[in-house]
Amino acid sequence: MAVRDLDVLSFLRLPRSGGFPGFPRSGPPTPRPITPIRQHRTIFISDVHLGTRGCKAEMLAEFLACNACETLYLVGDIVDGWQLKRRWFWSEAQTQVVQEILKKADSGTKVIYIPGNHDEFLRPYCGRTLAGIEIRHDAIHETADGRKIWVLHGDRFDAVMACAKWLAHVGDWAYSLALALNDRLHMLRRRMGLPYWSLSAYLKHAVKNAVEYVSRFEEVVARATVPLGVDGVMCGHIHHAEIRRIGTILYLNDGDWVESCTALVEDGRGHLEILRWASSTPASDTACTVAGTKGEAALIPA
Ligand SMILES: [Mn+2]
Repeated sequence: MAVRDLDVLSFLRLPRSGGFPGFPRSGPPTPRPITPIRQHRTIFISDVHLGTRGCKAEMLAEFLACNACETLYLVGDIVDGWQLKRRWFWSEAQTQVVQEILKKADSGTKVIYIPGNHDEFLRPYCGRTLAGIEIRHDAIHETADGRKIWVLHGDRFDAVMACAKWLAHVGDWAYSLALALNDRLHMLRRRMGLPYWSLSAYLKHAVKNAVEYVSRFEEVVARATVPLGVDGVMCGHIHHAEIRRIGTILYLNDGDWVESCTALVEDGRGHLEILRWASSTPASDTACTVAGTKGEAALIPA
């Protein structure tokens, strides 16, 4: 579907929520329109953490159903092997996420899976294609306007990960606890009809150290990208969506689906933007609400 068609549909949906200004809505409510599918050239998502309670699987399944692309990059930590080893958690919505990804692969979308630290069990399969999904250590993505972007999860730059893996596991445990609390709040807010709001994202954003950690990570990644002679770098791992220039490098991060529910998308002209998938209504309501804003979450190694 052309972008222009989508704009028209979005415009037509406006009066349904409250009528044109000065013309209050009357009569029975009109049925919800068929959700428009937004077409992108490329979609990047990471840090989904399937297998954890924190994973916002319903929202991600909805996002995948509402957004089509030629190439889908799964930039690591899609499945949380660390968590699954401790306690098995799998929901219907998580199965739906897997099905939506496979549906894309089956219908001609090129799907590239770059394992992260939580799904490192997939790293021995790099170079293989499983169920139509290419598994790779990293990739060079060329944008529609010819820029070369190095795509990787990013955990290889994490000093905590490199020096003491056990420390990261402790952090992971504390992080799971914060997310559990976040989910309780999410359920409560949903019952009250309030939109999704992330407590853990808010708390971490308020912590100065976490913010410093994020900027240090971004600079380390950008510096490591320079010798490759590419234009930019695209990663996940720190659950903080971002598009910014660091020196000569375009630093990109697609955020996560446990807190901020963000994806990074490229259109047919090579324009890159962060999409925040905010379900303003309960998840059973399949209206697509998209706003391009910056991710807000900051973080401990994820
Ligand atoms: Mn990670």
